Amino acid sequence: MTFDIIDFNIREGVATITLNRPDKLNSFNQWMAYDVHTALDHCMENPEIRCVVITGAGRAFCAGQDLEEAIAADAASIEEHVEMKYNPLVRKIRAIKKPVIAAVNGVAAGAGANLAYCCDIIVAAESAKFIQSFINIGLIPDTGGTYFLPRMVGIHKAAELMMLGEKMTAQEGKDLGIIYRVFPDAEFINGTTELAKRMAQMPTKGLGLIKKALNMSLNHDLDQQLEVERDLQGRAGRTHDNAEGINAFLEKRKPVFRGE
Ligand code: T3D
Repeated sequence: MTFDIIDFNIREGVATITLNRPDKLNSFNQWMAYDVHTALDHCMENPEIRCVVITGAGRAFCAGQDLEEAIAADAASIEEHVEMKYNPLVRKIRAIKKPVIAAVNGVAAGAGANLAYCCDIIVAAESAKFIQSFINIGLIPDTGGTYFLPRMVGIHKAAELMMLGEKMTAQEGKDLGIIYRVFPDAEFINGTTELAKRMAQMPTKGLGLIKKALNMSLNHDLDQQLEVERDLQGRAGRTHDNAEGINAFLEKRKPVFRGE
């Protein structure tokens, strides 16, 4: 597959989507959004892909909405813009039955920060910064930010980040439990690649079911979630990889998961 505004490649079960407008800090224009939507659809459908990585080219991860495009657009169409461009990104990332890693190589601002937050695992380069920059231009957080952030860090920390629009360092994000690993900048690519390859060798169906259970837990009470666990465990228990995992344990060997 070839794209205009993003780079997309598949290696060893890992699909990497690289946002590629580095001179504009990979801010989202409509063409880049179209490319990312198409790439995510492909990741959803292609069984060879067992892990997805989203990252940015150059010194930024993503600076959110392209403000030159925004100023040129009709203000009355903002709702449509959000519905067509950003909401499907969040829905697709949460619906893909495979792990999605946000590999935050540099600054992540506005919708760029919230794009990272809706992924399953977030890793960051030491120099990366996260900014809920919406309020700095009089907007409110979108791209799922008002849903995920308060659930991740609590309502007061979310309010602080969203209302003050200040930079958060990668290390602060790790201390808050948002970020899994902060790599020294020079080790970022290798560290991310190693993690993604590792996840692409894991029981993919099981990972997808964990994701489904987590999606549902955000709005469920305990009894509802116990029922979800029962049903999804039944599905996990009928996968090839569950049988392989148990056999490998009993035979004292390393399991070879096929993602089936
Ligand atoms: O309308 C709707 O659709 C509603 C939806 C909104 C969703 C949103 O995401 S709203 C939030 C939009 N994003 C921002 O407000 C962030 C704007 N950018 C910044 O605050 C700063 O650029 C950063 C803090 C991210 C980085 O600062 P710094 O000093 O490292 O870089 P810089 O010099 O500001 O930017 C470098 C270049 O990228 C510069 O271009 P130039 O002068 O070299 O030609 C700058 O204009 C450009 N750039 C950065 N961000 C954007 C951008 N160009 C267009 N849109 C951007 N968002």
